[in-house]
Amino acid sequence: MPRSNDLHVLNLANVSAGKSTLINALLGSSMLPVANEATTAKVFCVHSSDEHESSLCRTDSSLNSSWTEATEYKLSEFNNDPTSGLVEVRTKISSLQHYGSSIYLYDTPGQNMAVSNKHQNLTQNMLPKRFFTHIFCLIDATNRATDDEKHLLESYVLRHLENNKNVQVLFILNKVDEIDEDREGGIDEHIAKTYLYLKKTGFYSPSIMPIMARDASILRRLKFNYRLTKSEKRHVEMMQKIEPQEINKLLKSSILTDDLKSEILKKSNYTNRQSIKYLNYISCCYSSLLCKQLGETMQKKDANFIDQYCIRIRFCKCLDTLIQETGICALERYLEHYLKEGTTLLNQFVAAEETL
Ligand SMILES: Nc1nc2c(ncn2[C@@H]2O[C@H](COP(=O)(O)OP(=O)(O)OP(=O)(O)O)[C@@H](O)[C@H]2O)c(=O)[nH]1
Ligand SMILES: [Mg+2]
Repeated sequence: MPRSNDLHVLNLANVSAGKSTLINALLGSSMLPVANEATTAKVFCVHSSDEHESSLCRTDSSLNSSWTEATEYKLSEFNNDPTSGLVEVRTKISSLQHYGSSIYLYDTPGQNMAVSNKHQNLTQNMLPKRFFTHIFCLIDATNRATDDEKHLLESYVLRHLENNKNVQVLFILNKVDEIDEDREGGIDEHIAKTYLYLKKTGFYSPSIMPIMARDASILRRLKFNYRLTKSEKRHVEMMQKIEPQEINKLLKSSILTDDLKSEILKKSNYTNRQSIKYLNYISCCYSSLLCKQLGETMQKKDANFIDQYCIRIRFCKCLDTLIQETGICALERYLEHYLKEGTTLLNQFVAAEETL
C-alpha cells in the first residue's frame, strides 16, 4: 500500500522534449539514456528513498530480472532489450529532502504520432494501471504547440484528468536556454504565451515552471566530479556566466597564498572561459582529499591544504548559483513541499483503502 506522502510522478512529453535529461539532472548523473532522437523505448521507474544506499536496477525481461548496479551502460542495454517493457531503478536523489517518504519518477517514451505504436502503447497501457500523484508535462520551448503536442495534451493529460481530478499537473517549459530574447522576447513572454495556449487547450489554471534541464544536468555532474564529455565541457566553457569581475572578487576575498592568487589571476586575464576551466581544474584535483584529510590537516593547520579547501568551497558556491539559474532547484523545492506535506489525493486514497 502506498504511504501517504509518497509521490508518484509521471513524466510525459513528445520525443526529445528533455524528459530523461530532467530526471538525470535531479539524479546528478547521466544514468538514463539521452539523445537528440527518439531514445527512451521503455518505461523507467526511478524510485528514490533515503533508505537506498546504492543505485541498483532491474528489468521485467524474462532473461535477466535480478537487481544489478545501475550504470549508464546497463540502463542503455535494458533500453535496447526487445523483451522488456519496464525498467526499475532504486537510488537516492541527494539534492532532495525526502522527509522519510519515497518518490517514484516515471520516464516514458516520447508520444509523437509518427513514432512507433509500441512507444505510445507502453504509456497508454500504463496510465490506467498505475497510480500517479503528479504529471509533469514537458513543453519544448523551441517546438511548442505542435499537432503532436496538442494530441498528447488532449488524448492523455486531459483525458486522465477527467477521471483523476486531483492529480497535480505541472507544465515544465524546458530548453528556455534556447530562447533568443532579442528575437522572440524574454522567458516571461514565453510563459505568458504558453499559459494562454494551455488555457485554450482546456486547462483551467495551468502551473508553468521554466527549466534548463541540460544545463542543470551538466552542472550537477560537474559538481559531483563526474567526467563530462568533450562537448559538455565545451558547453560549460561557453556558458560564460561567471563574469571576470566575479573571479577577481572571489580571489580577493579568498585566503589563498599570494603565489597561488597571482597564478590564477594570470590565467584569468586570458579569457573568462579559461579561468572557469582553471578554477575547475584546481578544485577537482583536490576534492578527493577533502573528506579524508580535512580533520587531520585542520589540526596541523596546514595552510596549503586550507587554501585548496577554500577554493573548492568557493567553486561549489559559483556552481550552486549557476545550478539555481537553471530552475532545477525550484522544481526540487516543489517536490519537497509535497514530500513533506503529502497530497490530499494520496491521503484520500490511503483512507479509502483502509476502510475497505
Ligand atoms: N538546449 C537544450 N537542450 C536540451 C535541454 N534538455 C534536453 N536537451 C536536449 O534535448 C535532446 C533530447 O533530450 P532527452 O532527454 O533524450 O529527451 P526525451 O524527452 O527523453 O526524448 P525521448 O526519450 O526520445 O522521448 C538531447 O540532445 C538533450 O541534450 C535543455 O534544457 N536545453
Ligand atoms: Mg527519454
